[in-house]
Amino acid sequence: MTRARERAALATVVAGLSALGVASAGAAPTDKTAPVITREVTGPEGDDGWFRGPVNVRWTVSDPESPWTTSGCDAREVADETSGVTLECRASSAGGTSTDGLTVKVDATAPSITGATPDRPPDRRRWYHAPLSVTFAGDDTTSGIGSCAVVGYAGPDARRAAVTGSCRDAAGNESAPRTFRFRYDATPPGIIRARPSRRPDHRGWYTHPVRFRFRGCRRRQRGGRFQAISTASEGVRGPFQHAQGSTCNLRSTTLPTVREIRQSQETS
Ligand SMILES: [Ca+2]
Ligand SMILES: [Ca+2]
Repeated sequence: MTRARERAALATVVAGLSALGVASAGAAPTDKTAPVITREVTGPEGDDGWFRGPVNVRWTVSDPESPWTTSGCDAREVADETSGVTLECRASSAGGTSTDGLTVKVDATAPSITGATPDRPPDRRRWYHAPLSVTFAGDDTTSGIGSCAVVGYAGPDARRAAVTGSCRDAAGNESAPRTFRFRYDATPPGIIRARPSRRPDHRGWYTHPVRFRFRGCRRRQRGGRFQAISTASEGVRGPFQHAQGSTCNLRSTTLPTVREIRQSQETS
């Protein structure tokens, strides 16, 4: 074989090996790693993985060793409310395939508040006489109610007392506040004053029936009058020990001694 023929034969063998994909000495190394995917998510973050407004997702793919192709890796916007939409980016190169996925949840609407319920009805005639707590309730269609306020009240006394509460959905949106109003008086009446309708008949003694008017409520309460329901009888040295309030707070039907009221042992 001539030298020219030997060189031609060698060139044919190299070309055949190259066509079979066998690298010759000095060629680029084989890609052994799949593409790297990085993700950027922007949007108003809420609670528990929720977003409270439109979300934008962008992916970046890189592979320095070989070219790649992608699927689903275009920038995406999730603007509508959703309890969960799954997005996935897939990238393949000579080194393999990578995937990156996420589920986007969007709730941009605040919950509505539907009620406020005290832990018990008023203690007496629309008045509360001891601390109470009010539980607020709400409704939410997308992420659901996460929590509603439970608000306690222990004073001050007020004819127009109020507590205010709200609800949050699971995404963290907060409802408008709602106010629950009530009357509150946890302070028993002070000294009950008894005013006789007339002066004693003889040296501080009454010799025939006398009427008394009781007052004990504080000024800001209307109808602060007391009515005796048990009175001293003849021959007994007072006092009036029992009275019943009209609108005042009376946690006990036994009131402090008003004053001793003497009645004559003589019959009128
Ligand atoms: Ca690679
Ligand atoms: Ca909501």
